[in-house]
Amino acid sequence: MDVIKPELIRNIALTGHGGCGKTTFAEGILYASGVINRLGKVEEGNTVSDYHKDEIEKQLSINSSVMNTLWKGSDGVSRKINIIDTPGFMDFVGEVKSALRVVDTALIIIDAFKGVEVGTEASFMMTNEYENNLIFLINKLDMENADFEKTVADIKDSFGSRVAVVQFPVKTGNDFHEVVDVIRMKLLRFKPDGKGEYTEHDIPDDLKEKANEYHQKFVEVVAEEDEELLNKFFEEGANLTDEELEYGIKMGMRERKLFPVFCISASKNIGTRDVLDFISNYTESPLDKLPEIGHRPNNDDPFEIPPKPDADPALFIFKTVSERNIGELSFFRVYSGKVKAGLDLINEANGKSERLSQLFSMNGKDRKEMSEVVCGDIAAVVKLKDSHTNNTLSSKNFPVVLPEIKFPNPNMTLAIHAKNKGDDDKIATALHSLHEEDPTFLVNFNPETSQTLISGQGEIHLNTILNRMKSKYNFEVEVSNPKIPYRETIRSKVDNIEYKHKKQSGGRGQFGHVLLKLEPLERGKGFEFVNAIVGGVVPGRFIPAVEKGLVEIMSSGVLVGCKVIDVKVTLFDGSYHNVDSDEISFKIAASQAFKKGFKDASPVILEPIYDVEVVFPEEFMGAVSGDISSRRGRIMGMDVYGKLQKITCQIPLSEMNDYSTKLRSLTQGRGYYDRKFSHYEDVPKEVEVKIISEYEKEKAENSN
Ligand SMILES: Nc1nc2c(ncn2[C@@H]2O[C@H](COP(=O)(O)OP(=O)(O)OP(=O)(O)O)[C@@H](O)[C@H]2O)c(=O)[nH]1
Ligand SMILES: [Mg+2]
Repeated sequence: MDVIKPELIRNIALTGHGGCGKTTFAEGILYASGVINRLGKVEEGNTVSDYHKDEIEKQLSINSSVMNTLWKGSDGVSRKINIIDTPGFMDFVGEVKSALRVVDTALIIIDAFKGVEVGTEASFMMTNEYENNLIFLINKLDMENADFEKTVADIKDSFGSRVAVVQFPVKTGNDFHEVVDVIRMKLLRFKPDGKGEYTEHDIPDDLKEKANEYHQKFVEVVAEEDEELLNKFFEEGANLTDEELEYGIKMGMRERKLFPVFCISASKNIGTRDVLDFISNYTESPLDKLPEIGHRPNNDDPFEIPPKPDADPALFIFKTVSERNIGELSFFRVYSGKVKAGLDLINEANGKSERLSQLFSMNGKDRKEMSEVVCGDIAAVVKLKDSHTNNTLSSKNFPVVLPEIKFPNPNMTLAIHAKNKGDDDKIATALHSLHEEDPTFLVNFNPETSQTLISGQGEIHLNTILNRMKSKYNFEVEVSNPKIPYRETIRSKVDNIEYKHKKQSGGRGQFGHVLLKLEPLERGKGFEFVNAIVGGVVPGRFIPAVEKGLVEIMSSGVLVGCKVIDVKVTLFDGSYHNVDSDEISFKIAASQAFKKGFKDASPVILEPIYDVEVVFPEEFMGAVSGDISSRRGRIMGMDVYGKLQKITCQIPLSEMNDYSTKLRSLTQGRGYYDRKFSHYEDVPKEVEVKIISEYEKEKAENSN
C-alpha cells in the first residue's frame, strides 16, 4: 500500500453539522475495509478518529483526523481512499476549511431526523469555495424518528435541482436494512452484524414504480451534463447505456452539477460499502483535477501547478499537530511530482531548507512509515524545523506557492496572564506553538493596554486551547475580559492655552513656558505638530522636547488613560530662562498645557466599532435582532441564504465579549457570526460617564 498510482487515489472529507455521525461513519469505513477488526463507538471513546483525550471526554470531534484505506473499484483494482474526519461543532470550523482545501470530494452527512442544519449549510458553502465533488449521506435511518422523504425535500429545498437521490430505504427505524439503489436498479440487503456486507436482489414489485421514478429523475439530472445525452434522454426516456450514465455521473460530479444522495446508518454500518463503491468508481482522482493556481514566490501572477507525477515536487501543509512522544507532525498533500524520505525541499514562505526525514501514512494516531508519497496523496512528516500550516515546500528548481487556506476571523477574545509572574515568557512560547497548531487561535500583545490577548472561534474553542495548555505545558493562567482600546479626541478648538513650569529649590531651578493652540483633525489624521515660534522666544533646542512632551501625554491619555488621536497642536509663544530652562522643563510645560487645553476642547471618548455578519435560521430573527439592539448595534442589512437569514450590522467591541456564547444560546446552537474592525466612533454620553468612573475607580485602587 506504500506506493500507489495517483489515478487510484481518492481524497474525501466527512463534514456536516455537529453530531450527524461523521466519526461513526469513518469508523464504519475502516471496519468494512478491514483496517480495524472491531467497530469502535464515540460513546465508548474507542474510535480511530476521536483519539485525543479531550475528544474522548467530550464525546465529540475537536481535531480533524486523517485516515486511509483501500477499496476495490468495479474494475477490480484497489483505490487508496484518504479520509479526513472533521469536527462539526462550529468553533472548530478552521479544521473543516483546511480539510476541504486538500480533498477532492466532500461527503456532507445529514441526520435523517434533523434535516439540513446550520452546520450543513456552512459545510456546503465551504465546498463551494473549494469546488469539491459533493455527496450527501442521509444518516441515522435506523432511528424511529428518521424521515427520509422529508430530509430529501429539505436537501433539495436548500441546495437545488442538482440534488439527485441514488438510493431510498425500504423501511426506516429498527427495520432499516434494505436499500433500493436506483442507479443499479437493485435492492441491497445489508447484514445486521456491523460488517456492512450486503447481497443484491431484484426490486420487489411494490417498489418498482417508486424506483423507476427516482431512476428517471436521477438520469435527468445526469443527462443535463451533456446536450447529446439530454436529447437522448428526452427521446428515449431513461434508457442511457451504462457507459453514457457513467460518463454523465463523472462529469456531473466534477462540474458540481450532480449531488447524489445516499442512505446510511453509520452506527449499524449499513450503506457504507455502497458509498465506497461509488467513490471508487465515479469521483475525481487527483489527476482529473484542474491545475492548482498558485504563484511564484516573488511574483503574484497566477501560475499553474498541474498534477503531474513526473514533475518537480511541491507539497502543501494543511495541518500541524504536536503529539506527545513524536513532536510536531505536519500533514500535507503532494500537488506535483513525488517526495521521498530524506528529500530536501525549500519552504517558500521563509526560504529555508527542510528535510523530509520520515514520512507516514496515518490512521488516527497510528502511523505507518512510507518511503514515497506521490502526487495527489496525503501523508504526514515529522519534525520540520520552520514550516507550518499553509506553507508550500517545493524543490529548488520549482519555486512555487500554493493557494493558502483562508481561515475565518476570530470572534471571541480574552486577556490572559500567568498566575505566577515568572511564567510569562514561557507562556508566550506555549501560546505561540498552540497558534502554529491551530491558525484560528490567535495571540497578540496589546501594548496600549499591556495585555496578552488570545482570540478564537468561541468559548469552547478557547477553553479547549486553555485545557491543552494546562495539560501539555502545565501552566496556571488567569483569563479576563480584555480592556477595550478606547481613544480620546477633541471636538472644538482652543486658541490660547498657557502653562508655565517653574521650580526654585536651592541650586539651579526649572523653567519652561509655552502657549499652545489645539484643534481637532479629521479622523485618521493622527497627530500634527506645528512650530510657529518667531524670534526665538522658545529656543530651537527646546522644540523637540515640547513635541516629545506632547507625544507622551497623547499616548498615555487625559480622560481614561487611552491614546489621544487626531489633534493638531500649534506652539505659538512662550518664554525661557537663561540658566533654569532645560529640556525636561519644556517637556513638562508642554504636556501640562496639553492636559489643561484638552479638557476645555470638548473632549470625547471614541470606541472601536466592528462590522458583524450574523447567520442563523430565520425563526430566531426576533431574538437575534433584539439582542443586537440591546448591544447598541446598528442593523445595516438583511439577506436570505437558503433557509438562513443573514444580518449585517455594526456593534461596539465593548458589547461583544459574550456574543459568541449568547448567539448560540439564542439560536439553539445554530447561529454563527464573523466580525472585523470597522472604525472608531464617539461613545454615547451615559456610556462615557461609566467608562470615566470605572477608570477613576481602578486608578484609585492601583494607587492604594
Ligand atoms: N442511531 C444511530 N446513532 C448514530 C448513527 N451515527 C451516529 N450515531 C450517534 O450519534 C452520535 C454522534 O456521532 P458522531 O459520529 O460522534 O458524530 P460526528 O458527526 O462525528 O460529531 P462531531 O464530530 O461532534 O461533529 C453518537 O452518539 C453516535 O453513536 C446512526 O447511524 N444511528
Ligand atoms: Mg466526529
